[in-house]
Amino acid sequence: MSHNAESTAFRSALEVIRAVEPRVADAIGAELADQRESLKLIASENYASPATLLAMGNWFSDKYAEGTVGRRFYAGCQNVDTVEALAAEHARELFGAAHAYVQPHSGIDANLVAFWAILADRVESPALKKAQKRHVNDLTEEDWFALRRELGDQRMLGMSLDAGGHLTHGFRPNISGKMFDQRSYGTDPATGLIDYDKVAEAAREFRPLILVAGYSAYPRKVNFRIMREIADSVGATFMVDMAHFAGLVAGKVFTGDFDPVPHAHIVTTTTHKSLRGPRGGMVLCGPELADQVDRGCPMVLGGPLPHVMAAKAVALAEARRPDFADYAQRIVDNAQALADGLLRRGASLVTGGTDNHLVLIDVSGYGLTGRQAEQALLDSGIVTNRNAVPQDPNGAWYTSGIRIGTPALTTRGLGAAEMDATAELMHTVLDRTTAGTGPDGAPSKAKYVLDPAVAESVGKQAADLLTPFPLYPEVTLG
Ligand code: DSN
Repeated sequence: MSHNAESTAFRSALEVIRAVEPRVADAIGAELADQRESLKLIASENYASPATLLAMGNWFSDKYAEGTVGRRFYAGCQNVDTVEALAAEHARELFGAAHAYVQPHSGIDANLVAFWAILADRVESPALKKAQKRHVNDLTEEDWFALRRELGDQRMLGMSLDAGGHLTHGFRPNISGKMFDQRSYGTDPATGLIDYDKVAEAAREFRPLILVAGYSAYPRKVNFRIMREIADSVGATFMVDMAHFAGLVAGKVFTGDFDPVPHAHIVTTTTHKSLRGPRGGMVLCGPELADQVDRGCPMVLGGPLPHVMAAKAVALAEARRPDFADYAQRIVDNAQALADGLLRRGASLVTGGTDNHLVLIDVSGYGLTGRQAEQALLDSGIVTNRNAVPQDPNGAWYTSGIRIGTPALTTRGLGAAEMDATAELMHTVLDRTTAGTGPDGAPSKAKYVLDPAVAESVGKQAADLLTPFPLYPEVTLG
């Protein structure tokens, strides 16, 4: 039996892996089966193309390449130079950026590169200059103390976590919360929207070195022109973390005031969310920050992952094709169809809807915590994640929200009719789930009660919804 190129490639790869450790081959096959079967609504996930996935499994993984294109600390990097330069060129062209740094291994890493570049650009610090010249392993304890003394408590103003901001924008569980003296701007309690006058007021009072925009759970567009004006008014460097919506920028759904690239001094992103590339990060900036950004490795990054940079080049080439713009528009259309379907059935949505790729449901209206709702939906074959809502009484662990997004289902080809059906399934589960009690009979924020017959029936309907939209139809493993 003959197979197409993709099936042959993945089948052969699994055969080779199986000969060494069959359990890994089985787990890889099981992951594909699980992804094919689940209604994936996690706003930060997607399905990379076979070409992108295949670009990661090769000899580039064996190569050390600290430094940047043409300036490496290791010999023999000519082929790594080729793929890193290609990925950077595609990124510059796609986003209209003067400079692109494609080495960060994740969004957190991309943000760290940006923070250190801004500090080096803005703060006079001999200790930082020394740190930049040496490998981190060669710095003494005194060097680190000096760094801390000289950098002091530089200030960062970012969006608050419960309003939809990200951990890496100065919050305690992340190193950014320890590096910076942080303050947050939230959203208007009545509308759930960013109040730009309030952001300007906070900036005037706090006078941050860095003003950060970007989010992981805010379902609306951000006006980056206004944010830049606010940054300029207090002399702050304006940084945008577009990890969640990079695909909408690439696909020209977010343009003008809503495209961060022309307005920000520096833009960071992941490459695997709406942008649909490999797991990784990236930094875009103008010429004034480029030299500092290129010092990301070894300043804060481990050795680059050339196999992932190769995959970034492939995915960014895909995102430059005209059909990517169509994909990006369908992501937003689907999110709006999903939001409308939920609203029609009585769900309460933060900000009352969406104009990007994500929807945030306040499940307290169903008498549930986010944790209970997340598990009940999972039991019914619907994969989401719990998320805090603004001023969340249940905190960041149990939460009162469910965050959903459409990049992945849009890649599979689902459209508005399927989004409405998804809204119906979600509403059924949330409506039929009740909060449970702990062993002592006290109300529990984790336990819940859902008739297994309802979960089974919804799971079956969710699977039926996916049947006409096979995931990776070009790949047959069995
Ligand atoms: N973990 C990502 C998300 O789900 O939004 C952000 O880091």
